[in-house]
Amino acid sequence: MKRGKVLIIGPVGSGKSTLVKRLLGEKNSSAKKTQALEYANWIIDSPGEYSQNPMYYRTLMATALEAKVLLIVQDATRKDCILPPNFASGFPLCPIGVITKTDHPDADIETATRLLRIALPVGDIYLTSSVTLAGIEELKERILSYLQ
Ligand SMILES: Nc1nc2c(ncn2[C@@H]2O[C@H](COP(=O)(O)OP(=O)(O)OP(=O)(O)O)[C@@H](O)[C@H]2O)c(=O)[nH]1
Ligand SMILES: [Mg+2]
Repeated sequence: MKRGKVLIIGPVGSGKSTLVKRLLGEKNSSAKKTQALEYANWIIDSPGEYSQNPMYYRTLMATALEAKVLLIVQDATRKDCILPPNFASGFPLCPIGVITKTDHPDADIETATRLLRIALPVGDIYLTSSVTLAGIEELKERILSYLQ
């Protein structure tokens, strides 16, 4: 089986699909609500509901078989972690953490990092903004280094 994709998970509205657009080089457009798994080039985007409802965990696990890297997204403005402790270790993938919306006035990087560490105890965490594009190129380079 070909194992060359990155699977992106995280809650509804956390900025996954907008991040996908930035990683693929679309600098301005924002995303529509994701209704199903969406395959775009080397990225598999998931609806936030798949991370928020354990009913969908099996689907995420099955989809992981097509991927090599797991991107776990934490919104910098959120005060909770919706994934269970150490969720990342249930996937046979290279895990990377991403904190999105670091440009937002309500962003709290310290809290977001602490929350993300619940689901992702080890592995690098990248700070990104799809508005200022901060951190996007660095994140892309890291993902592509795992995929090749
Ligand atoms: N300020 C700010 N807003 C962002 C950023 N990234 C995304 N947003 C906004 O957050 C909202 C949700 O973004 P999406 O990319 O659709 O979120 P998602 O995680 O794909 O959501 P689902 O498809 O429902 O799971 C949109 O209004 C985006 O414009 C960012 O880096 N900074
Ligand atoms: Mg989406």
